Amino acid sequence: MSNPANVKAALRSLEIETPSWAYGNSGTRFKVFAQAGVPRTPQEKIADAAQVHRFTGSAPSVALHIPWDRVDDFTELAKHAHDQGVRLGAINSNVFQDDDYKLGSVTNPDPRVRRKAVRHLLDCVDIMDATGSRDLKLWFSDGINYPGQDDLRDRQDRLAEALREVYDRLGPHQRMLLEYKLFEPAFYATDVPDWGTSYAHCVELGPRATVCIDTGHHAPGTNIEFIVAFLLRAGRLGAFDFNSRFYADDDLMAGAADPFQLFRIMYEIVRADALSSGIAFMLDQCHNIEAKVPAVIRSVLNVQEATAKALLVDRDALRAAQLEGDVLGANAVLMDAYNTDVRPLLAELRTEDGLDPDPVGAYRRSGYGERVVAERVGGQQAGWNA
Ligand code: LRH
Ligand code: MN
Repeated sequence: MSNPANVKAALRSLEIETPSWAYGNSGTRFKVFAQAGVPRTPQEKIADAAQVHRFTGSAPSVALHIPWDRVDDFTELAKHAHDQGVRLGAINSNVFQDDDYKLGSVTNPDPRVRRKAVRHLLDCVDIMDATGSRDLKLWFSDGINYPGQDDLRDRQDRLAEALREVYDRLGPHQRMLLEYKLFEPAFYATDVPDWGTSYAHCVELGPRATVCIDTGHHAPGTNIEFIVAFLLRAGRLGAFDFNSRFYADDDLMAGAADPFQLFRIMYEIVRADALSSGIAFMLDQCHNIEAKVPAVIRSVLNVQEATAKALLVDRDALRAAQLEGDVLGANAVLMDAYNTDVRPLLAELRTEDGLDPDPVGAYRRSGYGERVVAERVGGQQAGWNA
């Protein structure tokens, strides 16, 4: 087993980016349950994200979504974030909520609509210049619902053309994260449905185009850690959108539904010594019925615990068993680490770093939740309309 000191050192390098939209109201097509104290502005979302970092020490950045987080002065917003003890992270584009995009955004048969979509993506790069963000995260809801509705090949050509224009606009220190999703809202063919399609477009574009793996965007039973291992080997794994699911894109707390899968994913990261190699470890979740800030804190802890277990894998013993063809032995080495209770080690690390060993409890005891309920009265709550 790896020694605790090395594990702690590696864990201290783990940075998890939280999504601004996780702090706003969310739900399903059936109902959005509004919660008291929910932020009303990007500034208040950032204040909530800062609480997650305050109690975990591992969530120093917050991803924005445009236009959900549009402000007049993004440089000022970056300063606000800094004053709160965090920084602005990935800029997420949104070409999935405009009537013009019914038949697609960058893949739409209508060139006027494609121009409009590309214009938005280029605007997002302008915002990155103002916020100092490195990553432009692109997710396209583009797809079709019926065979024949549009030409699959033409849509790929349109997508490639748009991605090329945006890629060429990126600054030298900026990256593109191309996120894929199997289905929804399209229910027959999605234009970026899987890692292979994203990877192929990234290779066509250039070295600063990388794949974003949203753990909720695969067919049931997909071996996500295989995709991780493959993209790491190819040098094209740019980011994760961590969440968990029992069925589809449920966007539940990372590690809640399948902590073993999260461990297997983080083991491939550790095995590739990629914990602090520039991969963005982001959360992409919605807290439809649970209190939002403590849910995000819990999710950060779940990623920390999966990572700590992965760091405890006895790599030499595993390698030896693998090379000997010792099937049971090799599996046992991995399971030993997974079955190790790492909570005492993490509590020790937090205490050493001046943090409360129980971040969720510490947040609850802080009274922040009650305070914002009292302060945030009136105004339009952020997120999906209740
Ligand atoms: C799409 C997605 C994408 C975001 C959105 C909030 O399902 O995962 O990452 O733009 O959720
Ligand atoms: Mn996502």
